[in-house]
Amino acid sequence: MSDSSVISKMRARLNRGDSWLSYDLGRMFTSDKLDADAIEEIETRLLTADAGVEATTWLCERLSADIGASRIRNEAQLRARLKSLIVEWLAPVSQPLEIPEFIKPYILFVAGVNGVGKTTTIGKLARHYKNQGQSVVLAAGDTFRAAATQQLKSWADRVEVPIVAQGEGADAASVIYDAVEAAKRRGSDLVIVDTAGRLHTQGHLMDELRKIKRVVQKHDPYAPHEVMLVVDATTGGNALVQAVQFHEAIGLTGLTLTKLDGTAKGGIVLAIAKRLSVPIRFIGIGEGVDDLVPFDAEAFAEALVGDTD
Ligand SMILES: Nc1nc2c(ncn2[C@@H]2O[C@H](COP(=O)(O)OP(=O)(O)O)[C@@H](O)[C@H]2O)c(=O)[nH]1
Ligand SMILES: [Mg+2]
Repeated sequence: MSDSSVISKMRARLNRGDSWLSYDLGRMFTSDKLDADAIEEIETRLLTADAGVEATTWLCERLSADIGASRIRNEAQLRARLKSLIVEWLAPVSQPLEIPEFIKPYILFVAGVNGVGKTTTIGKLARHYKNQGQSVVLAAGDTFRAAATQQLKSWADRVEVPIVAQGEGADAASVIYDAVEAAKRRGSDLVIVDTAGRLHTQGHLMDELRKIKRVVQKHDPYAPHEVMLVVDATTGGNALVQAVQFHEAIGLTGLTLTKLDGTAKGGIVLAIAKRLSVPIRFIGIGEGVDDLVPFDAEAFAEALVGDTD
């Protein structure tokens, strides 16, 4: 897909055809000048979408200054300015996850609480990297939940990649160790590891994640090469809290925000970018296998704020 078709798909999904931020922006202009309430309206939209006080203040201060200095006199200028500010804000976390050739196999952990979309994201990631010519192996490391392995297996079938799994209740560390061994044997490029989203307590979960990190380090002292947290954007501020907790406990190197399709809480992307300073690798914009988009500040801002030309 070309860039422009990705952007229009994103725009169509972020909110039904218009985003929470740019909805009816034209209405803010009365007789060719910006309505005095416009900044307040934008501020409300940002806060309601869980963009957080920091991002909201930063954006609105700059918009106010531009309006005061008559640099924003029409809707097109407002959209263009909003877009460039959002790009500036998100640029530091806009770093795509590329799998370097010299790390083989590259080991990618996918963590996150139950229901956020981990397993679905793994299926989409497998498809994404396979399309780029990488050979992928999946590791069914969520051994705590009965249906988890089965669900990952159906994704493996669907995207036609091998999976390493053991029976229910198996030791996750041993499944993952085996998966890396199998990947080495096959000469695979990438191992994507599913992990439990809940154990008896939060403490147990973090201990288990630390344990499986140590286990893959027996294969490669620099592994896991990516620890990606998946959060559900529809939970807004909760997604931010989870991200902070996981980051403190296990050290994240990347984030994926799912369910940005049709959520009014999409501002969380702005809040999370600043609070964590961890690269946002992908966003999920639907349940289908191709509904995962590599995160790019420019494309995201364009999709969010709409047409600026
Ligand atoms: N709308 C939408 N649904 C998603 C997205 N990602 C995952 N889901 C859905 O979220 C639910 C939970 O997903 P699952 O992968 O089982 O979550 P896990 O418990 O974290 O492994 C499923 O119904 C998925 O189809 C997304 O980007 N958009
Ligand atoms: Mg799962």
